[in-house]
Amino acid sequence: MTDPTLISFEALLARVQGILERCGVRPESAAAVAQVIVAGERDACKSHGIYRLEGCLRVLAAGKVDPQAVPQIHDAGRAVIEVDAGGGFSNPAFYAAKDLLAARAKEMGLAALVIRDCLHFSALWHDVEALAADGLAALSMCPSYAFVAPAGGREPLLGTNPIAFGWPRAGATPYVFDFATSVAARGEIELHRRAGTPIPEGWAVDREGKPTTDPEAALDGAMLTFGAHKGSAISTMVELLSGAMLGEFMSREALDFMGGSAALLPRHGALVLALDPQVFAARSGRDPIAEGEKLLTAIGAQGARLPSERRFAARAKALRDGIPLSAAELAQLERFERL
Ligand code: NDP
Ligand code: PYC
Repeated sequence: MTDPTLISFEALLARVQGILERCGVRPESAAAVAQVIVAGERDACKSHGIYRLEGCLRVLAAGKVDPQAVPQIHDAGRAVIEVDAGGGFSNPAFYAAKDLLAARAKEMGLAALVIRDCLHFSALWHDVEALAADGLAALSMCPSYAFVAPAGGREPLLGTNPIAFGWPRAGATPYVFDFATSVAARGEIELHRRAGTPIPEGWAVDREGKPTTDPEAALDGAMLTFGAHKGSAISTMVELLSGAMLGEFMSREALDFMGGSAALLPRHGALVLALDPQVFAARSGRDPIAEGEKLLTAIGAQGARLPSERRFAARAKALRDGIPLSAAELAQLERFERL
């Protein structure tokens, strides 16, 4: 990026929230959505940073998300808590139910949050990081759009189906991984298309099923799962657990619901699991966090980096120096402010 402009987290947050509010999003939802978009940019997760604002405004303009939806929590006091996003964004629904989920996991050892009927565009690390801050291990997953061919096939059927895991650490940032079960998120391919750069080999095939490094051909063809049959199976699990099991859309249905248009962000459900390591380990007499630390330290001792280390380093730098935005990104932000 040539000569980026540095902008503080708070300033960018206020601007993104303001844009969403002016587009009719109720303030609490605008705050939650702005938070994940700006946090993505701050952490140098460009595929789910401010570039996603454009997608949010597109679904708002298309009337495919309810900007005034107020998440409704359905809690029968059991391990499974439901929150109905009511066709609104997923992030306000998650934050509305997060504390209840954490409390229930501490009470019962494990608890699940079912998010229904939400417009989902964001990275999942937000969910598991928030729960790890409460001392909980967590898993988060959701379907997306049918862009990805199953291993051995060539037709798009599975979503990019992200899965994130968080593990709390004493006195350190949590262990968090968060990735699409496709080789890369679709957002990464879209960023290559915009930049006019080829995608790496092995990410996708074209319409004829031939390997391609052309982002246009990849978006028009099928993306591939990571780890061949292994990623394909994990992706299928995500469809089953966060689609079929919840009675919410799977990725093919989500795409059909939007009239087959991948230009609009997907509407479906999501599943977040929270587990209290202290409850699971109680009878062992061992401290699960200290035991986990031995493994994480041993990984680092080999010179290997932990997932999220890059992200946390980017966060620290951005909070110190500001978030770098290109001239094009700033111009787009200003354009949205004039809408
Ligand atoms: P990446 O392939 O970039 O992988 C991301 C994860 O792997 C991060 O936790 C990252 O940590 C870690 N990682 C990367 N390189 C290394 C390394 N060398 N050693 C150790 N760990 C490493 O991400 P994807 O493109 O697959 O996904 C990006 C985002 O897209 C995710 O946040 C995901 O949730 C989101 N997404 C959302 C969808 C939705 O429907 N809402 C659909 C698909 C994806 P670090 O960040 O520190 O580099
Ligand atoms: O990057 O694959 C992706 C994606 C799909 C929905 C939100 N992000």
